[in-house]
Amino acid sequence: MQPISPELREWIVAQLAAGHSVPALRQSMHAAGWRDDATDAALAEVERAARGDAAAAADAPARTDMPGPNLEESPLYLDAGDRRVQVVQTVKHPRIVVFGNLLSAEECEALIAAARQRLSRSLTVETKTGGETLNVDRTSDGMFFERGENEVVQRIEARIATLLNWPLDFGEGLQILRYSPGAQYRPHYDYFDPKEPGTPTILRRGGQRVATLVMYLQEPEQGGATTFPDIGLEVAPVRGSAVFFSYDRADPATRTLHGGAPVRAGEKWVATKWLRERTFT
Ligand code: PD2
Ligand code: ZN
Repeated sequence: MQPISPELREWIVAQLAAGHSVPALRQSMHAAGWRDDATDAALAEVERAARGDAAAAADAPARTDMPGPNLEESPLYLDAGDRRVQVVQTVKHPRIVVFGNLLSAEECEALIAAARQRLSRSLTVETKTGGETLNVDRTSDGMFFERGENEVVQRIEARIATLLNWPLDFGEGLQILRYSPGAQYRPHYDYFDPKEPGTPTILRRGGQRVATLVMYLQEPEQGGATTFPDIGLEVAPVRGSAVFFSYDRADPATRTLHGGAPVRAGEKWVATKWLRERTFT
């Protein structure tokens, strides 16, 4: 039997982290010439490790140290280091904060310009068949910046770290999404589902997601609100503003179900920053 090299294990871990299922991996490893016993041994080893992590994660208590702005004295404005950010609206449970004036129009334009050429319609692996399909739940186009990839990304990430009292390196790279007319993001949770087989592998890169900041870079003409169906809240996608929400456990009890309503006219662009429990590598 072929031994499982560290490189092979790394590759499997990276594929699972990218959202590919075990059946899809098995298929592509077979296609690449891996003998069945070696392939299955490697995948079984990774799956075993994943199950162990999942069992540990299920017992995890709610976190106490969470990202978020300091709202103890009900401020109307917050000092985010290089910018004075407006507190527009807050909800306690779930913890939601709508910010105004988080980004300048120039920063919104710069992110859009740098992202535009790199957008692609996201493909996801169908967990049942292992084949690749377009994700019907998210009909936008997207891309990721590396953390600190350029000057404007660095500046915005530093501002977010100050505003949300969370270390910069606990954040994922910024995700940019463009919604054309008709595009939407159906309601979902941003944390990784502990019941999904790929989750333990994803969690190795920085633990769970604990909070989300969706920043509006371009307003559509109509539609495109960020919705929170559990509490009947709709946040209008106003350029330069943002909605923050946090979740102290990977559970619907957090009431953080949220979606992007269909854009009815025009184009909506957002940048999303997800915050993790630990350093995101
Ligand atoms: O674009 C949005 O409004 C939206 C809605 C739900 C973005 C996300 N989720 C996300 O990036 O996770
Ligand atoms: Zn989301």
